Amino acid sequence: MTPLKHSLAALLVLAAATGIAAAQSQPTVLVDIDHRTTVSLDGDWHTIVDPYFGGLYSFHHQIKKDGYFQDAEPANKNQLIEYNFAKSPTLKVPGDWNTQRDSLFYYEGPLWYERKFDFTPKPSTHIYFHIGAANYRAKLWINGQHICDHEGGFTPFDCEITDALKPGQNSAVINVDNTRLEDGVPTLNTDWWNYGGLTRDVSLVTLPEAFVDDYDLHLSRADRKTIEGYVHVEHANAGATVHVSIPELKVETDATTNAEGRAPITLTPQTLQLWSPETPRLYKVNISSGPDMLTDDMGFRTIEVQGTKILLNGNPIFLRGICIHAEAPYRTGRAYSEKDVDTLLGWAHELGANFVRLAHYPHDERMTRAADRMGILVWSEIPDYWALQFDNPAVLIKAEQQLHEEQRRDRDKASIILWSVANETPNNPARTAFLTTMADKAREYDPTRLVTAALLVHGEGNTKIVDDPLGKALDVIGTNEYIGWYERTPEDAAKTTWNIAYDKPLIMSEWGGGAKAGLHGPDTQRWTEEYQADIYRNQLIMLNKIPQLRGTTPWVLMDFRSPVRLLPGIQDNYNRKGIIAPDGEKKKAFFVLQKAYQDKTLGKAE
Ligand code: GCB
Repeated sequence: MTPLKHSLAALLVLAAATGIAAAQSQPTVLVDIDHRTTVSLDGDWHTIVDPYFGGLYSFHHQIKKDGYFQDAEPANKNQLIEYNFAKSPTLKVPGDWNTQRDSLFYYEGPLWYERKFDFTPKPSTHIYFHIGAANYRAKLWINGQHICDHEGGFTPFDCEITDALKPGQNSAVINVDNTRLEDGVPTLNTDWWNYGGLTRDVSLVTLPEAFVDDYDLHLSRADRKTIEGYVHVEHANAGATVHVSIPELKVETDATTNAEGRAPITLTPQTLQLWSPETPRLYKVNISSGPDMLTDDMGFRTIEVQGTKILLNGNPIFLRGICIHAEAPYRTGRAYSEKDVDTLLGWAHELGANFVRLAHYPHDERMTRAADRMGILVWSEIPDYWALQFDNPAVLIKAEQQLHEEQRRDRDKASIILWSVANETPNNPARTAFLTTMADKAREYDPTRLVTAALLVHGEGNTKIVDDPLGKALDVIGTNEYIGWYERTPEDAAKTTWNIAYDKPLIMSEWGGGAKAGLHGPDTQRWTEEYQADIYRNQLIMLNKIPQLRGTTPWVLMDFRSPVRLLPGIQDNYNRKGIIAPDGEKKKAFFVLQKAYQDKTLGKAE
């Protein structure tokens, strides 16, 4: 059993929380799915909006035997079946439902997806159903058989459906429920839109009897000439052969799996161009075991901390960044396409950034793939956002699961240098214990990267204090502050000094202010582009006076939809702290930051 799969205890806790019996297949995450040949199930799915969940529960709240998941049609004119997928309207997958149908704009609740697909499995194969992300809870049935349940809106999952398939036409029914939960991750309150649905790609994956489901290949910190790690083969007997080769580097190796299906890998190429923002060199890496074979595009680099420095490939680096939400430019809604990614990262590139903070949850895998290609370093985050139920063990299980799914999907991306375990959480012992466990877990599964979190700061007058005890558990301290917006004036930022309790690198992971694109006025007038630009100018002065500052990611690249931003005529359900409007119009602050980044007048690497 690979470590990702939930322990039985964890499953029972989740089952108790949802009131639904554990399903037959445990979700896993198959690594590098985007390089495998898959059968896409993207496109139009029939949908039924079911706010009372009558398709699953009877009038006494028992799970029905003949729920909508049976995907049935009346056998004769007398039979009572009170739903009909074929006659129900469709929604596109991938895509959130809120921006596809006006009546679903504010909808939070269960919604059924259905489609038929022709598929005849080949003998001796495993077939997995891949869901790139379903926000927030999902249940899958194939031909009426309950396959798996998943909780967590931003990470992929793969469920084996081999035994449920039949030759020819098959039915897939997925219930996706975006009801916000007090014991969810995130919890009830977020400053972003709760986009529901199958928001990322859905596909079928065919794998041989034993197959590569996971690997970790990275450059050794101790010796930057050695690529090391392991390949895991699911269903392999001890002694199965794994072959790894990188033809462009003229290296290859054979290794043997142990009783757990793991084969240790070491490669020592003669010449290796290290991955960096200046040279985002990716190599084709072939991994095979028996008939299973895949090719990944991988870069090799190291990331470390030395005192207050961040070292990329042993050299100090300053992270000129920007925060990004997965909000689609131009059309709004949850971002998922190659075009969305090209636009968002293209803007970051134009800004002169070498770093992005993907807030506040894992983004589509296209984003981290593109960052790999473009040479943009990434802070990747799970939605341990604001006030989770930190004293609830079931919530810790959910958070760990999301972290694990994120890491498993993205450990092959050179661009990711930081795993963030939280954003702006309340300082109390239960929170600190919870997030220290998360930081330990992040390192346990991936000891090659750095762990961070965005902390709250406090202080009087012109002094800011960073002493959150969670800092002890982090490699890099992230801090959010809004001087000039939620407190005091923009000019006060330039006068503020910082008292930091940790001798570690610091990233100012949020700061900024709101502006309505096209609204102009004096520097002192809220919501104008001038006011926002003034915040940027003064913050840059302050940041340059923090000796251990090793990077910054102002809030935020583009305005994004939020249900808590209601000021008519200005916000209209958008958080306006973007330096770009959703229609692509750049605000004045964009150019202030661009100048600092292009001229490299901000920050020192050591
Ligand atoms: C924050 C949060 C971010 C919000 C932002 C704001 O501190 O981390 O999610 O959107 O402030 O605009 O207030």
